[in-house]
Amino acid sequence: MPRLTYNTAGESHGRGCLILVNGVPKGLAIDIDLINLELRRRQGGYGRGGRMKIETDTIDLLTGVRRGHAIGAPITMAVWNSDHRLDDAERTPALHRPRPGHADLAGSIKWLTTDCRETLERASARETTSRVAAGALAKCLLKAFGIEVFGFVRQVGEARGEFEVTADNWRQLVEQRDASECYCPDHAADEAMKDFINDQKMAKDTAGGVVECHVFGCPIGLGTCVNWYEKLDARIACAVMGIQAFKGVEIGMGFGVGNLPGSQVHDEIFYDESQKDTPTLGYARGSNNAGGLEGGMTNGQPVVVRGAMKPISTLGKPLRSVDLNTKQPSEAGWERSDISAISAASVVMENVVAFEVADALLAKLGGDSMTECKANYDNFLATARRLPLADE
Ligand code: EPS
Repeated sequence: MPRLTYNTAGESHGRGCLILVNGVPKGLAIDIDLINLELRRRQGGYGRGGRMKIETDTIDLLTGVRRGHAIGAPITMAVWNSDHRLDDAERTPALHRPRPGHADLAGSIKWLTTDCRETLERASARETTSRVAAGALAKCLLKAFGIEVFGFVRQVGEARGEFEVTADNWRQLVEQRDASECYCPDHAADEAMKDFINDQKMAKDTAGGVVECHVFGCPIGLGTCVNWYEKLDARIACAVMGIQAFKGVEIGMGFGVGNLPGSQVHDEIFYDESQKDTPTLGYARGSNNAGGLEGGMTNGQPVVVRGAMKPISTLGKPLRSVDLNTKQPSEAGWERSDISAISAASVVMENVVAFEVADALLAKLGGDSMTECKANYDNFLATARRLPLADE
């Protein structure tokens, strides 16, 4: 079962985004700058709407931390909203015309109301602020064990970045991503993505895309094959599918595995003595089609995850819908929104994946404190290196 858990609360135009994280080991150094950097990155990207000019998302650390270190108690954090007008009837009017693709219709029927605002305030992707804060906190833990996560935008419309990510080039790609507007390290693709988003803006339409993330430095054996709900690939897929507007998740080769014979899918195993002191213990692979996960466990290769985000469902030229009060045909409602939030989505995916990997790491290590976790980590790797064990 998960050791590290989080809950989020807050409405898009309520007082703020709240986060409660349980299970952080005592002694973990909490890097507030890192958390704020991730929040800032989530606010950026090409095609964002007016709200991001109003907010300056920064963390207010409320509990569970003393002198910069976790004390082993629940950690609560808040990001206060500048635009908090939820109770102002004029500035947050009722919405009766559900947007196709949004939670509006299903939520209104579920909660027995014709005011879609009752649903949309919580369904809003503003909630991803909380998920990024939780994931960035988890990144502090991963960093202490040499595990790092890199996310970027792979595709928007027809524009696709054609580059490989390897253990040798990814740090360079981070720099290129951070210098780009769509968070895509491939400059030509970044320009083409912007063109596509501009075209949608002109047409009063919106854009989705595909985001990708790679986790480097995982030891072999995080996750488990014992129970389906504890498999790390299953937990990652759940976390990614839980991001607003995501419609698809792939691990490694993903849906591509259906087109090829086994000999072209499975990653051959080699042993490289010179690598035995790394978390891979020297087990090298000829390829990484499995995306670093076999049997729900990390196999020492980078974990590779892709997610598909549908275009934003608030359209400047609204689709056909129905007025929930009159049941008459009507155009869908319009609210201030983004043309594209794909860059933000890459940051969100990177952080929710980080959280799941951190949870699996703690499940493997046990331990109430960082001192204990680190000793357990070293002991696990040292013992695995000694295999086969004479005393078993
Ligand atoms: C968002 C804040 C929201 C939306 C967007 C994401 O701000 P507002 O509704 O005040 O303009 O821009 O939310 C949605 C995409 C949605 O469907 O509600 C944010 O902080 O990311």
